[in-house]
Amino acid sequence: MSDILSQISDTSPPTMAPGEVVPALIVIDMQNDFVYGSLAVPGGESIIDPINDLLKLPFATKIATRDFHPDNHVSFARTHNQRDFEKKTIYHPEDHLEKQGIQQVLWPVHCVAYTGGADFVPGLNSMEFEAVIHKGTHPRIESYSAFRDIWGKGETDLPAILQDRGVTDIYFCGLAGDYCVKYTAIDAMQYGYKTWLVTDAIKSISNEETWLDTADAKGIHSTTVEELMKKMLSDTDRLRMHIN
Ligand code: VGL
Ligand code: ZN
Repeated sequence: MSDILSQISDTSPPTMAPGEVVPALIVIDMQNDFVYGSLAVPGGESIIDPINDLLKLPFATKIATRDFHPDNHVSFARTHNQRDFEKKTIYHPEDHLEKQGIQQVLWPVHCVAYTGGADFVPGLNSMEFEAVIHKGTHPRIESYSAFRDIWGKGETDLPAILQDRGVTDIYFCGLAGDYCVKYTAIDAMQYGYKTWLVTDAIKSISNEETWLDTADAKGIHSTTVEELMKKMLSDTDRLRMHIN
């Protein structure tokens, strides 16, 4: 095969020098319902600008996730005629023997697919996203992690995209720090990525952030928007972009 043909037909992941860092930014669930709507996270709007700053940085890929539920979703209290924030044990639809029940919080109706509540929040620079991962799209399947459902039975496209891009490090920001960000970051560790939380670009539903001390979260790193700007931009870049 000629050189040029072998290059064209090569679909393997980009070859990486040993020790090379390939950073990805994942922006979790910056949607109207989580910022202003039925499940508004306190201070959610205050992280839009910091996230836009992160989106200016030269990550190898920038990916968003969206909670994207049918209007009879299993995570909605209304679906079960229960009250918001009550709990219920739920099973994967193929778990006919009900062997792997998981107790879940039942939420107010939120992020219904193709409604305004599920849209990206205005002002977010969503043009930068190379891919948008939807989760919780099946009526009976709940998913907090952007990698897979709560039972770990089915994956989204995220693992394949990260592998294809040769990503080594994942930086997380967005909502909610104690649900989707937490479970996606824990999965990122389990899938073998060096995992970072950009702490000043994350907000939580409850003010408990003690989960970072749990065994599952051991090894997750923390950083800030400013630290990342210093790390990823040269002085001249910063001047050019009017960033201090
Ligand atoms: C989330 C509650 C319900 C989240 C999603 O994105 O953290 N929280 N669904
Ligand atoms: Zn949800």
